[in-house]
Amino acid sequence: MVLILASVCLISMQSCKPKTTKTAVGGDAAKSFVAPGTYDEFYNIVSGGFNGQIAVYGIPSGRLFRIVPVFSQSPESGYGFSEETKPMLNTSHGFVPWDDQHHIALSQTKGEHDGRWVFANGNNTPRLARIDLTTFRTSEVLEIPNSAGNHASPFITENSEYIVAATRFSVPLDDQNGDVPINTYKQNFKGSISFVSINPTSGEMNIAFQIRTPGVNFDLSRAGKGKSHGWFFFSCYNTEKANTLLEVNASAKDKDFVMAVNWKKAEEYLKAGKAKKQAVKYAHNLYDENTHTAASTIKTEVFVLDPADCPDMMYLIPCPKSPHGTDVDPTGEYIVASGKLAASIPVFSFTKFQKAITDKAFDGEYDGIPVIKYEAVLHGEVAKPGLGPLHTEFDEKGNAYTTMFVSSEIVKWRISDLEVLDRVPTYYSPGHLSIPGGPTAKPHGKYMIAYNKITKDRYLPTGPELTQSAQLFDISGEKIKLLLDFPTTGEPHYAEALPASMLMSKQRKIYKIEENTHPYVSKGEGQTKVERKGNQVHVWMTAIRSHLTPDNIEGVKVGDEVYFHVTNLEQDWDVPHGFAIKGANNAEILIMPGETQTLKWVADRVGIFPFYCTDFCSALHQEMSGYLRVSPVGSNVALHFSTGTNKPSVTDADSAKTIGSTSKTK
Ligand code: K7E
Ligand code: CUA
Repeated sequence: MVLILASVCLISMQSCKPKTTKTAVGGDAAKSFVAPGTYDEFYNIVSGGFNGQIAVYGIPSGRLFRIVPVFSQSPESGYGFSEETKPMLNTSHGFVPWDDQHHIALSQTKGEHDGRWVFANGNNTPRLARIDLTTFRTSEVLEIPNSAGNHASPFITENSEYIVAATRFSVPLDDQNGDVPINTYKQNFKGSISFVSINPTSGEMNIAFQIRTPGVNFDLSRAGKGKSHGWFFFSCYNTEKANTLLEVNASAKDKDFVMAVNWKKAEEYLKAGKAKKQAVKYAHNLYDENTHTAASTIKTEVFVLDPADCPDMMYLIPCPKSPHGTDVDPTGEYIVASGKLAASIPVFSFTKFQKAITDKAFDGEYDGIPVIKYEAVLHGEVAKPGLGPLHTEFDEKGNAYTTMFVSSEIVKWRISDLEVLDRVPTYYSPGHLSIPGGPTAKPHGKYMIAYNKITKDRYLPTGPELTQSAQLFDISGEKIKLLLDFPTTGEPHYAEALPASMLMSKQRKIYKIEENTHPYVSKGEGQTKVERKGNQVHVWMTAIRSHLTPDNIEGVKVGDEVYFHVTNLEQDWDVPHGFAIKGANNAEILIMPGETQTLKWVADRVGIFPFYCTDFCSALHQEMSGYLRVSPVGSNVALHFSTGTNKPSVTDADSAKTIGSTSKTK
């Protein structure tokens, strides 16, 4: 009987499967079911938090497609381990193989996603990265000077003119002697906001200018859009300028600020020569897709604007209490600031803000920057929204959705009259949320994804640490409906989603071998060779199904540094080859079709070392291997390499050399 039932289900898989899951969660799981062999509707690009990477999921299925290495080394791909990609992780502090990645920003044109690049922040050693959406690989990493924690970053303007990088921690500036007592915070610690321009064609990042700011902590940011284009809004906390026990001392004041920066004005001041050149040191790392190699350049100056020289460039809007997210609605009129400790959510009006500036409706100054009267700029407050508001996203119908960390829920409210319309529990403690197109001028709506900090009882337990997770909701109707729980990698913070159709057709499938200008490329097996330069041995190697050339290498001596420059000769989609050798102190390398990557390996002892392809590429993948012989220092074994020929020919002396008989010569 059971057998018969099971086979009925098998035959009509599509109707059986959703029904089963349906009953489990109350009737909506079918909406997240993407049948085997069919595609998801949206790509969800999700920050990885403390894994330093970004991850790509399908929506509505929640399926994980790819983890893109950005700020952290990835042994899976060799990113940060191969000689070509090591420079991507270079900084003024040297090689930094990890970071804490919180926010991403998709490039925009005319306020909408254009599907070209993802920008990502490194929170710890202040950095920005650009990921190319045709390859899902990191193309560029830029270090940020005068910063000590790049949290309010990389929010983007509506035509990708700039992304910003505002420091979480204020500190003494880079060109000053920072050896000061910590409790001189108030005199010596300064904040800084970097405006990083984006080259409209190449996407290349460049620090256009910085603004020196009072020594507050910057938390988050959003660019204005539409009518507020030209402005940036930053949430600031610790306006108390406390340097110890911030949980108490930075929560003393009733109101902190949203800092509004007129970047068009800043551009004018820059042009007028108001910026001062400052000596700094920061790394700019760029990956070249023709040489398949990254280069790191250390840059030494930055242009800094001081608000004291730049009237009307920035204003402060009082905001209750330790604001976290500051989000701008699709029209650009409303700025929502979420005070983590506040009982309501203030919503500011850009029109009123402009009028308050004209009317000089000020409430004094903070470090020389005019503070606008709270009431003069307030559209209204969302009353009793929940506890611990953090982040807000928007749909296409004039509604806002705010995560409530403490009360573990998402609250839907209407922007026009600030009325709370619905609330839905999340499991548990959501940080960020995302709605497809939510931060653009034209949200797609339909789905909402919450990224939760705590999962407690939602999943099978896995030791002391439980999985992080996301939850998918249907927001197409009046009521929010839970569709799906799915586990995530790292600790997701911000994320964005865009239609799959924007990216699917433009994916790069291969690198053309004829365009490969890597200095150690082998464009065919005939070009493979092994050469010695002092104690370095360079191996020009090729990989094609199902052999490596050369696959027999002799004449390497203990202490030699061997560089395997492996070119993947394939020109078909999705045929990477991997390369690994016993005892390597780094990782494998995974080489895409037409690409060359280099693994450095040091011969530390005498013996025979197998090497092999790590990616199951064909039926004869297990045969895709070879041997490297290491001889003692001073040995006269000549450098030889071969494939299939069994050369060098075995001499009489060699053939007599069995392991037992050679032991006395050792
Ligand atoms: Cu709220 Cu670092 Cu964007 Cu996380 S931050 S949650
Ligand atoms: Cu190539 Cu396995």
